[in-house]
Amino acid sequence: MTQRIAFVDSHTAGEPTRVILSGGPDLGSGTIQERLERFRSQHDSMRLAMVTEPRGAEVLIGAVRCEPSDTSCDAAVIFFNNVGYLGMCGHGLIGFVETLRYLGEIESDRCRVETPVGVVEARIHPDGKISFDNVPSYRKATEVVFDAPGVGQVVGDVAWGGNWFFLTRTPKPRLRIDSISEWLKMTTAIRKTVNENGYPEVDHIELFDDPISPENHSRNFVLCPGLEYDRSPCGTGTSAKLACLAADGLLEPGENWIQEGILGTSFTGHYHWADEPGGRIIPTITGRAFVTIEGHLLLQDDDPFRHGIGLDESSD
Ligand code: PYC
Repeated sequence: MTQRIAFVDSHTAGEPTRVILSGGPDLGSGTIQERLERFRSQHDSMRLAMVTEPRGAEVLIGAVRCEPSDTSCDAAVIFFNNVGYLGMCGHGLIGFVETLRYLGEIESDRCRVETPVGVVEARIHPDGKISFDNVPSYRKATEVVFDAPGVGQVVGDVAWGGNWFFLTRTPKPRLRIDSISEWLKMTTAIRKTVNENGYPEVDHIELFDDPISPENHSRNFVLCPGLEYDRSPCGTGTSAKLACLAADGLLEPGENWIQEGILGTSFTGHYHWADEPGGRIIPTITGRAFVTIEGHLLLQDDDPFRHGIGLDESSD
């Protein structure tokens, strides 16, 4: 037998998203969190089949489209990658909404999307850009100091922007695309140290440098959970950055922050204070996605790599 999984791929500022439309794992009903748990506990090998080699690549972010359980929403989504699941994903949300727009499934210029960490509201602009109001974001710790083996002293902030980030203040390396392997090595060492010293939840590391393009405010490099780097400026990482800037009084509500990524592409962000205690902000992130491929993944029963390369056959 052959399982056929319908998908559309896109990229947002260079970072790919694969939206699974049908034929994927049967996640049943319930809240989006319950369906995420079912995905994790009963269908995890399908995650690998859908985003890793030989049908994908380690860098791909998957997005299973689901029926929303919150009736105020137009759609629901569960994001995943080569090593697990993401609460939210900023570039992925823009790719997801662009995919629904491409498929003719969005009736207005607005779309409310349920994610496992909260509802996000997206708007499609006439120029093709998409903005979304992210989940409440905040800084958990500031001026945290570590000594990371092979890196030296690291100072930074821990913040939530839909995923957990450690955002470095120092070191501030010269972030250029031709030294990617160096930044991967550095951020991997930083993450290990951060995780071993009180912040096990942090799975993304964000380095900063001055922007190359004068209209931008900052340049970043983001290590993702599966040891890949974000080709985009990272929507949840930019949200975490806005939370830190707001906490430091360095960016006013409504003021634009243009975050340049390692490829030179950018996301524009601004925020307003959330209507809840605790210094939380609601970030708004704007970027552009382009659909790239539409097709079916085929999983044949007798294909030893139907669940990706390297996975134990017995796990599904
Ligand atoms: O844009 O939030 C994001 C993201 C997280 C991981 C990769 N991209």
